[in-house]
Amino acid sequence: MLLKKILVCCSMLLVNFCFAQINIIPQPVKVTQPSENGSFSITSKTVILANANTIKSAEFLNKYLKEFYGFSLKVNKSVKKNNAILIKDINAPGKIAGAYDMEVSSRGIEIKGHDAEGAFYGMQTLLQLLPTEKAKSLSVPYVSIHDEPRFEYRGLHLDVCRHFYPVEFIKKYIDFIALHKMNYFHWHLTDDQGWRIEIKKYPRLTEIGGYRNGTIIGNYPGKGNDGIRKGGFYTQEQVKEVVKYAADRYVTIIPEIEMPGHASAAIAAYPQLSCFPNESTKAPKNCPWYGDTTGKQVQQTWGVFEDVFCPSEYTFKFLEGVLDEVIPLFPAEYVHIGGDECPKEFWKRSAFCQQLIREKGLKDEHGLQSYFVTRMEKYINSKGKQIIGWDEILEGGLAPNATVMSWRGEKGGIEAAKQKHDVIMTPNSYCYFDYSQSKSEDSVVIGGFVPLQKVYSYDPLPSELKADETKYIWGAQANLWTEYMNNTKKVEYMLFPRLSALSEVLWSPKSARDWQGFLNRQKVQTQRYNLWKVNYSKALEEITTKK
Ligand code: TNX
Repeated sequence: MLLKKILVCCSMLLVNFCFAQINIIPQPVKVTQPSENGSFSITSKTVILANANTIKSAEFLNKYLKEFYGFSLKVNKSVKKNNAILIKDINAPGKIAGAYDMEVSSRGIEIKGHDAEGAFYGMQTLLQLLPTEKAKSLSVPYVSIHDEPRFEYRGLHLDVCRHFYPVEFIKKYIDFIALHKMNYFHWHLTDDQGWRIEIKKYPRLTEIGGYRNGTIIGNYPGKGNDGIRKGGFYTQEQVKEVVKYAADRYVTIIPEIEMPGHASAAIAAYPQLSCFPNESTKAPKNCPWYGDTTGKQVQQTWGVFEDVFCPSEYTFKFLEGVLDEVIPLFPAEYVHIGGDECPKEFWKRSAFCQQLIREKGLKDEHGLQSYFVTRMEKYINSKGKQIIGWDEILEGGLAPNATVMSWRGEKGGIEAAKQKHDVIMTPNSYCYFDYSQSKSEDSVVIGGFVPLQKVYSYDPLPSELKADETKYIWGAQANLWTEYMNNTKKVEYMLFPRLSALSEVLWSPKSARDWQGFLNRQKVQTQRYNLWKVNYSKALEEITTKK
């Protein structure tokens, strides 16, 4: 018995000693280390073999090698060669989109995607087998991997309204998504504090709605106002550039145009959109304001505001005009129309709204919200697109084809799935990356507590759903609301390392979930963050150094 134990220990030691540790996040479905031990070295002499479908993967790999190791490789058409990284798609019918196999051996590196997207993810896995420090020769351990994603929708959101970030950072953010084998970027483009997308028909949206005169200092309601005019927007040319950049990385962008709430910036630009165009914008109580307080203003603090879109023909025509320009910019099948946090006070006060409720035979203001969303859905459907809305769109009756994004916990998502509607899970209790990740957080954050382990523990398939209802759960997403992120380093800090945990929740089989194993792999991933020079939270050290 003792002898057996000693033998087992020795062989384990030997395995650990001889075999390089494979640290991949998200954990692949199957990793096999061959009995032939060793590694293949990528040097400037190595060639990438790619075909027309996988050329984007070759280009990404080269850009990455150049940026972090200082050299790039020749790319050839796929003919068998030694010292090569072969990246191909084998077009296997009936396989899951994004699946791939890869093998590293003395013969070289072979990545076979079942489709072009799979080849791209195989290449992402290769990046994680590379050393985390700059070197001229990059040794990659012999290994074979089979892999495929668990969920089809693997998303990350960014709010560019509360704070605006330049195109260069948006591209970087899309790289972060791709590096984690995720595939959707939800771009939150309009809100009370800024309208961020150029609409040629309505130039005031960005001229007026794209800027605010000041921003509160510290947590809501603010202990002062910085009095700095802040803002910015993306031109349609820039949007096209970003969409292409994302598509080259197999990332689909879903634009969000908020309605009927969170509309202060649009109303500041076109007051007729309000039920009470002549009423000045109200700043919340105790909120320090800077500059003009008369007329309609872009908001300077956070929260939920009563002045929302009036459900008038003027507003519908206006929003249709906006969508006529937004829809052609984004190839995605979906447009997010918001639908969250729409107070009903203005609609209650408005004779026009009350008359409309009677005329349309609606029950109340919730019915009116449902009428608003359903009418916009009809328009968007007529353009060949589907809508996504926050879970408030359930109130007063769901629009017929809507996909629901469940943010106030999982309740809304469960209800929508039971009503046979597609669902994207983004429960704030697991997926809100604007919430604090450390008990000893010393920067200003919105509140809440979503530490790394909480994210890692998430399962997007709620136990309340029956087997045939879980098929409506399309996937999940983390949201980055940026009230308290006035620079890109703060965005990175809130994102990392929680993005790693989320990627594993979305990609890896549930049976592979292993917190301790994840922490071990994350140590290496942290070294990679250093290589990338991204900012990340050190809260993980609180967990791993605590005994
Ligand atoms: C709720 S989530 C919001 C956002 C805020 C966020 C802060 C959602 C649909 N609406 O407007 O930024 O909370 O955590």
